[in-house]
Amino acid sequence: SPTDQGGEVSASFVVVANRLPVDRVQNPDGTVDWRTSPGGLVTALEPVMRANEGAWVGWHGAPDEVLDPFEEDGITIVPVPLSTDEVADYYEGFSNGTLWPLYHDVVAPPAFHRVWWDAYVRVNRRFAERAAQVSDQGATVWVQDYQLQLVPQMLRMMRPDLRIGFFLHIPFPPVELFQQLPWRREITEGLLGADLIGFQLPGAAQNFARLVRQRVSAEVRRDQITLGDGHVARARAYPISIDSRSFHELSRSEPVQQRARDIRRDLGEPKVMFLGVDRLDYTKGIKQRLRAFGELILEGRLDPDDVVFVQIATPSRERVEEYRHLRDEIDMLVGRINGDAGRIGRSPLVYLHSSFPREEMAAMYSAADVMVVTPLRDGMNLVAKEFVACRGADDGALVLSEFAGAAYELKQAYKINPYDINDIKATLELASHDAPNNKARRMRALRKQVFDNDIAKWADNFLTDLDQTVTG
Ligand code: GDG
Repeated sequence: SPTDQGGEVSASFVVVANRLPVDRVQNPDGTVDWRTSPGGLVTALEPVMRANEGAWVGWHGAPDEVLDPFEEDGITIVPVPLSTDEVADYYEGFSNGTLWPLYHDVVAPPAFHRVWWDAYVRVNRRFAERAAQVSDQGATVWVQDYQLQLVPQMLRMMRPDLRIGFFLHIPFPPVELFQQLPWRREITEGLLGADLIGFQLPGAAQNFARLVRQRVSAEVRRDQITLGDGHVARARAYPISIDSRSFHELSRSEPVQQRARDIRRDLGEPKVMFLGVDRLDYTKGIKQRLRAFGELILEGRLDPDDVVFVQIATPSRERVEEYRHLRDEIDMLVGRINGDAGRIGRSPLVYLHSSFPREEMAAMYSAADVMVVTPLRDGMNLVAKEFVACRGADDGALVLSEFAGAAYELKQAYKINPYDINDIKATLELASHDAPNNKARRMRALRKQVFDNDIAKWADNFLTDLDQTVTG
């Protein structure tokens, strides 16, 4: 077992991510249990974890608390502590106040603060040290996402024997934006410590290669970057996906189907149900989408007796100022649209600011006719794929922003430019009353894409390529 009697961990496959894949649950008798959270990444990596004595290094979600490693569901969990100040500076600050907006086309202004950066370096070093301690000789370590971009290089310095992969879940910006970052050199070099750097899209991998060509003395040949010390890093695209089968089966189960019927009944049996599902984030284009829908109703192009728009916005990063402000703006917009266009017993917009169990999400996806996904920029967008996986037949329509990574693969969606409100309006109209055979043709292709490319294949593609890199 990867945990011996002394509690020391030694694993041949190690995932390093900001968050652990477990949530703490408090029992009525006061005792505490951990439950694996049902994210796609955990599902994809569980088989690899089990086969390889895997360990997962990450923060458990509560500040100022040091926990020993433990075993949960066959995965060795290695908690990394964060102080309250570090949560504010490394996580809310540098990760979500600097990198997140910078990497998403600066749709909100990124803030640059040296104390945030100092915390980012300190916390990245802690994660790297912990990963170094728990990795076997020659182990494979897979580092996840923008919060930990310095870890690959730090880890390589500590443990040159390791095989190091990195995957970025969000976009990688064009050089013109990235170079605003005062710490652009450190981040670039941090990533280059990996043997394989994975991005969502070929365009992101190309942005990175172009950055390296301009700013680092390295030899770049296609996806292969050779550094002065002979280390080779590869930059390639691995578009992430979902556990398509399990989502499909869940959505087809009788309780979920019944719930989907109940949802439509509770909504007053609309002819067309539009659905939006997002973390409440300014990158998701929620305001643009709601404004478009509101105008269609006011102009009489959609009849509030026939249609309803359900918008789920999951609470997110609520201590970051920009997110509080966005919530207020959306509250106001929803109030205005329903105030202008609602009637007794009918509000065209149903807005839910909360999160739901997976079953309820599957029921919503099943119940909806038109899924509306309009991010201003998105690394991939799994919601679009989940909607497609939950279809029982070639029906329903996906309206999808061309600036979501998902648009690269889901070519037959009804594409929109989220900055163009008239385009969103025309496309919502089209998607709601397009001929069934047009919808079927599109949905058939989308379903094939999503079922042929699931998250297991994504993980396998990445890990197979990582396995073939020559370390050193
Ligand atoms: C980042 C990148 C990339 C949402 N509300 C509830 C809930 N969700 C689930 C969805 C979906 C996930 O959260 C959201 O994933 P997205 O891909 O849509 O967006 P981000 O959170 O921004 O994710 C993104 C992704 O990483 C993976 O690489 O695709 O581009 O930004 O799975 O279903 N799930 C439950 N209740 C909710 O209320 N159970």
